[in-house]
Amino acid sequence: MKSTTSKSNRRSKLYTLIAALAVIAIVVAAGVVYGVYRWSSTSSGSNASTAVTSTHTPTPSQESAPVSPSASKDVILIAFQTNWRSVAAECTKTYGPEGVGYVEVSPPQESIQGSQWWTSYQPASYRLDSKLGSESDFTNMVSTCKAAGVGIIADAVINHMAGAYSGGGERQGVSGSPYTADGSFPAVPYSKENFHTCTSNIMNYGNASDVQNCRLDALQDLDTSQPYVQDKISDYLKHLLDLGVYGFRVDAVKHIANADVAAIKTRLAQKTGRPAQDIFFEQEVIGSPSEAKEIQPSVYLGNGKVSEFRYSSSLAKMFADDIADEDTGLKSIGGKYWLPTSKAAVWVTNWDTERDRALTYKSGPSYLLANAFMLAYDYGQPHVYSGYYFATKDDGAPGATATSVPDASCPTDGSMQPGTWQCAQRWTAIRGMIGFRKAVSGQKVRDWKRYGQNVLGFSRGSAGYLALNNSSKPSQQTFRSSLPAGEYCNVYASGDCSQTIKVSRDGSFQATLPAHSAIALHTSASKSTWKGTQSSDPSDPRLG
Ligand code: LM2
Ligand code: CA
Repeated sequence: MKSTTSKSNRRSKLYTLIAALAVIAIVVAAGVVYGVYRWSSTSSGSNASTAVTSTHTPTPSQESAPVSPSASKDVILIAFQTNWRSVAAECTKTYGPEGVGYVEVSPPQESIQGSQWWTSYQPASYRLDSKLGSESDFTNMVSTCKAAGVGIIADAVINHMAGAYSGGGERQGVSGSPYTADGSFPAVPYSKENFHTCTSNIMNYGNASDVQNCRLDALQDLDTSQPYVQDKISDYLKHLLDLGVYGFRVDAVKHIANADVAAIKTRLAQKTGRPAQDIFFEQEVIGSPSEAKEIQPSVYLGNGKVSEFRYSSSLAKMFADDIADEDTGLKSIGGKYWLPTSKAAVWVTNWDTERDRALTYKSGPSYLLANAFMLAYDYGQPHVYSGYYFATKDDGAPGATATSVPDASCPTDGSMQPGTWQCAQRWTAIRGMIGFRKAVSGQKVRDWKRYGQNVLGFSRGSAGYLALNNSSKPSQQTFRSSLPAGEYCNVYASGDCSQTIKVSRDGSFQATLPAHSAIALHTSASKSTWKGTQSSDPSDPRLG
């Protein structure tokens, strides 16, 4: 009995040993195969890949991380004037794999005709037939993006319809719906009575009724206090929710009374059987303390998120001065008078500010550094802007006609020529920083330190560290992070972990930060686990 037991014990130990050796053999073989694959795809080089097929292999953590949508996947990508087919393709190729949470698309309703981008902001009807595609293109985009883990946020233009014009007569929208300059929009239908009686342009921003009941840039101003108008607008938004959109960016909210926005949202909630607070509403309210109190951003917080325009203008000032200044630098972002972080929608630029004063691709490397800061910091919901290079303010998307925008294609030679798509979603630093944001989700900012003029660094808990050099000189420093010891990839600088930083046991590391550059390290991107194989992307701009 005893000897049998010990014999079978010995036998089972032998089997265990054999099984263990087999497992080791399989793991080693897989490792060799993977190593060869990695080598061959790395050595094929970034030049060999085309813009259309380029995607970075996700890091292991991106593949296995539990899906918690709001906190770790909150990045919104603004796909300005990008048609529905191209957004769908990009969801599968880029947005989904790199971890973009939502894509904010340009207005999907039928607009007036014209090749300029801003025709999108002049509705001719609520038919989903626009320069950017048909209703079936739109529906396909929503479902393709959803399958890639990306939600669609539609830009809802509800304050007004088409601009008034002189000369009278009927005109047609991009899909043929007729309209006039005196309130006739039979496809909705709206008639003259559904518009505010004030037909002059807004003059006095100290007077809320002027701002909300008169015309913004000659745009025919809907009387959004009418139950009928609220009903038509909420029907339009319901249609979009029924097709599966995640929520809305609501245009020109400053020009709509808070009570009207609230009433429209309540109707939408009732019609769709959803609690109002579950419907994402990002309201565009450009704040200015000197203006009427009824039109201040904070007034609208009860309806959802609100744009914090201080963000974009402050970044522009700070990056032109000293980002590391203790009082006027990046440390002051999100201060006392700012919207609460959970309600603030922020961006370095959007399509309006890029034609005005903000940091843009025209600002050089500061633009990339500002985006890196936005994605690494814990204030507001970040929006990465992706548009096209332009020469004049009115330029429509590359190849736009009066009634359509062709498919987007990303440049492959680093050029920033007017008439070329911009594709910020593919830029190496942006991809790296989206991964950074995901890895540090929920971690507090700490270790903030000014290392010199325009040089600073901060941690997100013990999960990540960002060092920024916005000066024109290299900066050699011993940076103090809270990262565990290890060799980390600088995800700002390359997509294949070809630039690494060794962090010592006390969290410090020595590095020379090149002029106008950054070091971004996080615990999901270490030398031993990184799988990305492309050093840079063909769409990376030459920002100087
Ligand atoms: C917004 N937010 O509140 C958008 O972000 C912004 O891009 C829109 O202006 C604005 N509200 C109205 O929806 C853009 C553009 C304007 C353009 C309007 C309407 O910045 O220049 O105005 O869209 O298309 C254009 C002409 C203007 C003309 C107006 C009406 O530029 O000169 O006014 O159309 O015909 C006579
Ligand atoms: Ca209005």
